[in-house]
Amino acid sequence: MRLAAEKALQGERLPAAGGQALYACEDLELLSSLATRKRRQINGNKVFYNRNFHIEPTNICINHCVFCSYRRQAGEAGSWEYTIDEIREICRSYVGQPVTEVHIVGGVHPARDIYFYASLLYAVKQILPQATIKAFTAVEIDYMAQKAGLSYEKSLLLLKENGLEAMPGGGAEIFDETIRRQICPGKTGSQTWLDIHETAHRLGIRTNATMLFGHIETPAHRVDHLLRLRELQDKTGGFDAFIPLKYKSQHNCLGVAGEVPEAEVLRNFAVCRLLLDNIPHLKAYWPMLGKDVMQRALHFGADDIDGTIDDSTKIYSMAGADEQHPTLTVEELENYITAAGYQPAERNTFYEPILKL
Ligand code: V47
Ligand code: SF4
Repeated sequence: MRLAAEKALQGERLPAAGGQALYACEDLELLSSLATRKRRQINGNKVFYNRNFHIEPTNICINHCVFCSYRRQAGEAGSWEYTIDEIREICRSYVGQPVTEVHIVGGVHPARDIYFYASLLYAVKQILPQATIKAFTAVEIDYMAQKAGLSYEKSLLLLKENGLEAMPGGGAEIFDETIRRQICPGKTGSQTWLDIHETAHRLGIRTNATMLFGHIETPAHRVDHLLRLRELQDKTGGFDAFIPLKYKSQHNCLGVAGEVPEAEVLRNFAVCRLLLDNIPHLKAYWPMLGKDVMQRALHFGADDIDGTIDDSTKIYSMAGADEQHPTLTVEELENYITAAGYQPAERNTFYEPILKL
């Protein structure tokens, strides 16, 4: 651990062994100070947030990820599949509001194709032209491309022409193939996830990345995941933010009893900040963490708390998150940031400042 801490203090890149040593470190205060030092070098005293809402077009999905509490079969109780008209209605309810981002992610619906999703993007952009559309995980893009018989490049270009401007980081889960086979058999493979993000970066579509942790993976699997992302980021520079997603255990069949304790969540934030030295932003996603842990994560390297959300996502509430109706006002977001001793900075999807009038 001493060697890893010294390397971190000297600003040297940490190898896999250093990452493992940090995960084994019991001294949370030390991890907090190392990660805070790093976050200050990258982001100063700022903590970012945005004004956003989510559209989840459907929870009908061909995949069977065992950690997922959200997916349903077509026709099953609790399933939904919005038509484009219904999505237009949702967007109309935000006209005149200062929303800067629409986040669109859902299940992999067997009957919906890339042309449906291109029309969906077009419809959203027509109604909310000032908002950036951040849409579709690599898993959804993979299915759209395969169904249409198009390359990833052609698929992403078609979606871009219709309004896609950025991609969220979902679907990464854990890259280690042995664990991946157990938690999400049949889902888009790790290398394909990375290839789709690499293609997006080449086409000028900036993306995020995630890691689902706190289930059956070990620290070694987390380190492997982070280093595969760091390697791609060295190549493309196209990732804006990384979001560690803590596994929520209710209403799914993974069968892991309970969830990792807060200390492990905070330790993981610090290690992610220190290992991912080339991804500028580390997001504490409050609908999944809860607001208090989100705020404490700001002392373990996080510099972004996502946005207003406006009760528009169900992925975490269906998995047992405390936030059953996630909504925060701008004032509340800013209060969490200032109370933690940081300076709030409203951003757009690309972390450019939104200036206050
Ligand atoms: O890929 C599903 C995760 C992800 C559970 O890019 C679960 O800004 C925990 O990626 N416990 C989708 N996690 C959400 C996502 C995301 C969220 C917020 C911001 C951004 C961004 C991206 O949700 C899935 C999966 O890893 N997930 N079920 C669960 N039970
Ligand atoms: Fe489908 Fe996503 Fe749930 Fe997996 S995590 S079953 S891909 S909705």
